[in-house]
Amino acid sequence: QFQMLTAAERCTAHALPEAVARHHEHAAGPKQCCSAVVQAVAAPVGAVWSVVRRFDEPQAYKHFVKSCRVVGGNGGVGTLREVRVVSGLPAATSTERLEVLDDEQHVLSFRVVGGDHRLANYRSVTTLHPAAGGGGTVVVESYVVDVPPGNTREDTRVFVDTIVKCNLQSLARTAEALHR
Ligand code: A9S
Repeated sequence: QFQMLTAAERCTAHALPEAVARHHEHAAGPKQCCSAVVQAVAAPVGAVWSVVRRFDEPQAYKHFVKSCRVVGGNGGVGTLREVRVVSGLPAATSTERLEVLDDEQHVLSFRVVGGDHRLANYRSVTTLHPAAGGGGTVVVESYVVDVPPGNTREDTRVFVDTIVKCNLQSLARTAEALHR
């Protein structure tokens, strides 16, 4: 156990300003991987946040989500949702817990606590930042997850990065349509 801890790699999304990076520092264990995706959105932080903050409605922009039901909590930290996934993915359900919802700093984080998929111990952090130049938003989403048995760290990162990129591109379109 002690060796596991000392072997833990510290994974920080690099090339981010310090104020952004501090939300995205994940302590990844030796059998975990982590990464971060950055997406520009041509809409103000308020418009993007109005979509992201709805932990009860991920299907507003995540196209892999078929439906979502809140199964516990009061809407704040600790709220549990059960997500049903569209067919064609190696999963049908995922149970997720809200870990951070900060309306001032625009930070949302959730953790996967159950489901029939292979992304054990998935945790993500999403932060919004006003884009330099004004008017737009930069979204940063980082995650850490166990590398499933039989997969490599690289496989896992490619798989999850692809999903997160899809979600953030869809978030951009959704928020931009709201703002128009
Ligand atoms: O929902 C997210 O924000 C991000 C991811 C990576 C979700 C992944 C997923 O919901 C599937 C899309 C179903 C893929 C889970 C938890 C497991 C998968 O295998």
